[in-house]
Amino acid sequence: MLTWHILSGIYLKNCTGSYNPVIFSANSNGNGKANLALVSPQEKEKGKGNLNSNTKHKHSVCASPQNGSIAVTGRYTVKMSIAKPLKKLASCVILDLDGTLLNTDALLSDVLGGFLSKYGKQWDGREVHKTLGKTPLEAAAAIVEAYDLPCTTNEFISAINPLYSEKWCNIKAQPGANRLIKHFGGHGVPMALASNSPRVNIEGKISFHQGWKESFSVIIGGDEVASGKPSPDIYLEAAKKLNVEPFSCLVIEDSIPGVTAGKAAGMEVVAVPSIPKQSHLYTSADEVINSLLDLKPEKWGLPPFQDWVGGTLPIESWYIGGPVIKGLGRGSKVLGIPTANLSTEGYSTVLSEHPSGVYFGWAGLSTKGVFKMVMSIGWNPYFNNPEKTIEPWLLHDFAEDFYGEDLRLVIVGYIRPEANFSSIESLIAKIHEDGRIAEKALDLPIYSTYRDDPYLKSCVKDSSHL
Ligand code: RBF
Ligand code: MG
Repeated sequence: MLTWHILSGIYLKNCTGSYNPVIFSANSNGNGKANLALVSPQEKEKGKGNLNSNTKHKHSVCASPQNGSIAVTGRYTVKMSIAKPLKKLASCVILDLDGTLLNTDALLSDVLGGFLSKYGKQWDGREVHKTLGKTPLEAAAAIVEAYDLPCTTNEFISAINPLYSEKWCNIKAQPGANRLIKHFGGHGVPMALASNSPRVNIEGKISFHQGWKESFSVIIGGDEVASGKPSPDIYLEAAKKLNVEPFSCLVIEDSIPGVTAGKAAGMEVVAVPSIPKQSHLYTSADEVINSLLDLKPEKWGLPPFQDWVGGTLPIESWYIGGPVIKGLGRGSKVLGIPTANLSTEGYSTVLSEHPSGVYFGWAGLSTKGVFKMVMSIGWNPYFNNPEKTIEPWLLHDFAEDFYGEDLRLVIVGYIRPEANFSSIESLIAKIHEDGRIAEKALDLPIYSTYRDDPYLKSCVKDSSHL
């Protein structure tokens, strides 16, 4: 049965007249997809039909999945057809492991970098996409081919496997992974782990993470089914073992083959791409998020996280510092956002461990004191930077510039993922809103105690040993 909702609103075009690429997904009160049709006033007058019934990539629309409302800017009429009127509620979560819960990319570079150098070859981090979501055999074959290695795929696997397992103990959990596992575990939401890796490898890797093994009622490895992802087998087997229908499973995946597998299994799939700037490729996912910190379980009928306070998410604090460098000279001072950019030299590991996004905390300047700070980490989608940058904005009016001065940051909370904007004004407005959120939150006891962190203090009192 089709239910039609006619909504009016304003539709937003950006200043060049082209549309902003925003993936639209509305699960509103429908069981899955809602199709959105935008009808321009002119076309309506002419009695013509819809501009486009599938708005993906073409039109920018904000939808509130909770109540089915749609906020659209511009003077257009929006028709929404909901294919199935009942909201789909996920009752359990199936998680991928490598790249989703564990930051295995760094390990891959580490192991392959060392191994390839023995053959006089150099690992190119960009090749990582050739391995993502693949079965171990496929990934190995891809590397042997890409680097023209003088060994068979099986020889390569035998040589590389021990190097790998030796390092399992060093694999870090992705930011938000422990929080997610504790949250669903605490609410009694059944969880399964579904990975292309052989089961022994899965168990080996998770054994270094406290509380993980007990949290999964089901674990399925690539060696336990006929074919690995992108075949749906692993996910279907996980649902079977969980004793639930595939449609009540929410899959969380970082790779495209993994998303394909989840969709082929008839599940709802949230993609968390582990390689940057790739989200536009995940078209079959029901939602693409930037990191696990951005997961909103309530969108899928699951218990919401309750740890957000005043628009902020407390995170395990982390530290970074260095001399203030000149940014990209976009006149941020003129815009009222004088960022004190940090050199990323020597911080590539730290940077790769933290998802891009807007964070906040405290900043120590050796000659000036400790200040509230809000910052962006990432590629600034509005400017599409080639490099991941750290751009802290110290929430204080300084009389003069302080390039070259040592800046120390303790980062204590998260606000939102980086976003693109239709105009510089809306970007600036959002950054100012981030500033207000951070300013207020930093007075809360959970965040304010970090003002006295020795890392900041030692920098302020005595800069000689920096
Ligand atoms: N750039 C973006 O393209 N998208 C963002 O969502 C974004 N958020 C930011 C949030 C804060 C708190 C700060 C300080 C910067 C942000 N930036 C963002 C980077 C901004 O575009 C850059 O610092 C400009 O140089 C500011 O004029
Ligand atoms: Mg993966």
